[in-house]
Amino acid sequence: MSRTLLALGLGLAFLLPTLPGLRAAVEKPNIIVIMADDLGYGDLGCYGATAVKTPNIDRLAAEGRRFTSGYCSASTCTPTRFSLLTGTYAFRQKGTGVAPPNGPALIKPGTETIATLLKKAGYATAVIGKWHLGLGDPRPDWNGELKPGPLEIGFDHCHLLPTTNDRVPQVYVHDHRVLNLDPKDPLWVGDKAPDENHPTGITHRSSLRMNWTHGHNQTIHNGIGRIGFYTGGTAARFRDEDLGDEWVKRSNTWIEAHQDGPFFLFFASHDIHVPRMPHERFQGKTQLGFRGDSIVEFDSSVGELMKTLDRLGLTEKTLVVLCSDNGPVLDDGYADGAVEKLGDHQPAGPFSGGKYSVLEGGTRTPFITRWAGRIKPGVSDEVVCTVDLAASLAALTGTALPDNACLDSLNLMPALLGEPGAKGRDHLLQQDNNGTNLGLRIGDWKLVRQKTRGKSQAVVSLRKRDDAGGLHQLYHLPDDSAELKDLSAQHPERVKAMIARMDEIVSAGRSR
Ligand code: NG6
Ligand code: CA
Repeated sequence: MSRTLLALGLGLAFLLPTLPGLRAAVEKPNIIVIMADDLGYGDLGCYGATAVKTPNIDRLAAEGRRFTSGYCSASTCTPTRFSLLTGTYAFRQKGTGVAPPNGPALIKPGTETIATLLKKAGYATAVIGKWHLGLGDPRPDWNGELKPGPLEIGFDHCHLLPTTNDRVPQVYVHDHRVLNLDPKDPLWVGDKAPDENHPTGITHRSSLRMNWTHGHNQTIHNGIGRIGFYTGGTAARFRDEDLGDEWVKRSNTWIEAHQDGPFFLFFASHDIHVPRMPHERFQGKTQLGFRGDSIVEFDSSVGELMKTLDRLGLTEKTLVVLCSDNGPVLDDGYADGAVEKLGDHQPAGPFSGGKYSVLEGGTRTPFITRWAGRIKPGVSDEVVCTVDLAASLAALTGTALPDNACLDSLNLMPALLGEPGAKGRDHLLQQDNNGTNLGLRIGDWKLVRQKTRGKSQAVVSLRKRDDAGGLHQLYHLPDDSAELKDLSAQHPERVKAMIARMDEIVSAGRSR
């Protein structure tokens, strides 16, 4: 190659990254993904709620983008979190439904995750709050090292509720260990009572502070029956009322220590999952019972995090994403007044179904992005999903996405940032806990594949419509957001095409 050509080539190479359209500029803001638990589309002021006030999240929405078609990928916790972190739909890996107390780590070390991708981009990474993706292999060693876990898939630090607040044990996992565990009082966790005298929600039902309605009648902790059995670890146990403050306190400390950035914090609140037991200062704040009060607690936690960003001068240097892990539920196993005190409040907004369902209420949930000074405030109707954060954040930070990773994650960064004309997804697959039932949205149309019928009270209490209808149903969302008018008989060709697309997405093993 002649010298002139070489010089020209080098010059071009330097120019390329700056030419618009050829390569997006790399940006490395701090990133906080705030995921609520069981928070529905209609549960926030900025999404139309009036019975509960959420000023902090409303402010976030007013300063950022509020999505009206923002989704989580599944209608229960574990699969949504699996696909959020891996960028791959959870139904592609067996055993990713709601994880039991002694479940193994579901994301195997070596898997590319949001955390591994951002680490490559130079980020400090932490997850604080609910995990629910299993720990250890083949099961957690509660008295030893709890690994593999988050630290083996890209996180530098974790401070966790290991599964759910209704599943045993009620302890914090701090990096690889149960926090404050006294070796003289080992922690035992099992799925059968350790002895016949072990008090349970059945034998001691009248002593409970919150009665159970289904399940949740095994070991009792803090006056509340749980799923699963445990003994020991007395000094390590938390009070449900303190969880919200714990996540904020730990997050603030970690953010302060990493304020020079860039950092990635996955703030995974337990709010508003059952047993809903908000801190005493929030109890009675709404007329909706503890379900509403837990929303107020969650809003307050978000407010505290935003205060920390303001105080440290990080508000303009931080991209905040707020989302939920599945749609709402009223009675999810405890008699906490959520059903009786609901009034006119509509947890799923205009949608039918909720948690466990592939109707819109199950996965269409609050979705807000804010990056002060960078995101133009407004409302967006583009379709975006939690599964897309991996590819989107990789693109933003200039991290290469290996071809064999994050198989369903699309780079929607321009849409998430509200760039003019930026498009969201042209299609989205929605799944229930195990992927038995599926939903496929393409543009304005929604295909529902309903193989099993939801019978639980949880689903029924939020449902606008009953569970009738055939295996495949077709809805036109703009004029039927509640999915009440099945149009499959009128549009057989469309149904056929959408079934084919759904089958192809499932069988191809990837959709990216
Ligand atoms: C169900 C529980 C429910 C909740 C859910 C998981 C019963 C009867 N129901 O099995 O209370 O814990 O699992 O919720 O035990 S999630 O948000 O973590 O997916
Ligand atoms: Ca959940």
